[in-house]
Amino acid sequence: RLAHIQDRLEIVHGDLLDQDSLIELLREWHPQEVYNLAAQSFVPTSFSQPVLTGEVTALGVTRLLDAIRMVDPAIRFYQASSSEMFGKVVEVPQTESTPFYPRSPYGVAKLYGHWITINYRESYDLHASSGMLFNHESPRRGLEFVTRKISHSVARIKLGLDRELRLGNLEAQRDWGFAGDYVKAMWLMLQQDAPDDYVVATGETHSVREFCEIAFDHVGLDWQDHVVVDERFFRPAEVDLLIGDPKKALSQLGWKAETSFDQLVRMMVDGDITELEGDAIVNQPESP
Ligand code: G4F
Repeated sequence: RLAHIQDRLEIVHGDLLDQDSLIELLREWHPQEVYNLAAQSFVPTSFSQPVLTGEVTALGVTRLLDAIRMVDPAIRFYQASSSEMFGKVVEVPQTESTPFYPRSPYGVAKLYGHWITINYRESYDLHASSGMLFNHESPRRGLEFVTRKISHSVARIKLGLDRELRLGNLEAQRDWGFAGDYVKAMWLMLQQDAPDDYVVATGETHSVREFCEIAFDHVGLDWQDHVVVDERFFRPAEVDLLIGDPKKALSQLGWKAETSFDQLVRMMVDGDITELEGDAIVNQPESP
């Protein structure tokens, strides 16, 4: 996923399970800002691998914060907190002061990471901020997540490579935004004089069903001819409805989502069609 900018990056290795590797990285590279986007981030996997998820997604944050405290407490730190911490929501929309009710080992682990960030900020005066990001998607999203699973499948069906798309809960509702917009909010948090916690969201919610409708319609197909509900993709405990209130991000960071839901869905389908057409050209047999 970094291929398009790889020539402008220097990639170095560290592991959230290995604190020495993090200390070594900070000592060698002297970063001014650290963004912790690393996690076991797929919710269904957190049910099958709850301990690993806790090690990486929860304790990994402590390892990184503690490495910063030891090596250079002036480093500014961003923690990728998640709307999954709101889980079985206790109020709508969710704000920075909404009580948490996670519904998966992933959500529980993210909640630990969120609170340890606040704890290190208050205990050691670190410039540590936490972004409670609602779902953020793009054509580079992994194929296991529902938005990309849909856009990729729509492209395959349109190009005659597939016929059906098997999904779980079509009624689940998410506040989906464009990842490119959300990264700006992360950066803005670390440019503030004081660290803080922010909800980053569009303020709109849509169902998986609506995502399918727009995606299939964009290529002239009817979703109902292709989508099959499959019990295998349902979760032991579901987050039914997420919708964030991004007022604080607007008033303090001057941030708001620029990309609409409709634009996001179309961008993802177009991305997959372009990619699959490119593959088809590459794989064409040479003419004699
Ligand atoms: O795309 P999803 O797997 O994302 P989910 O669980 O909301 O989590 C994502 O967003 C969070 C917030 O930013 C992140 F913290 C997290 O790491 C991840 O990036 O599922 C969205 C919804 C769920 O309700 C799921 O039950 O779509 C529903 N769904 C229905 N059918 C499906 C499917 N999800 C997947 N992955 N695959 C399906 O076939």
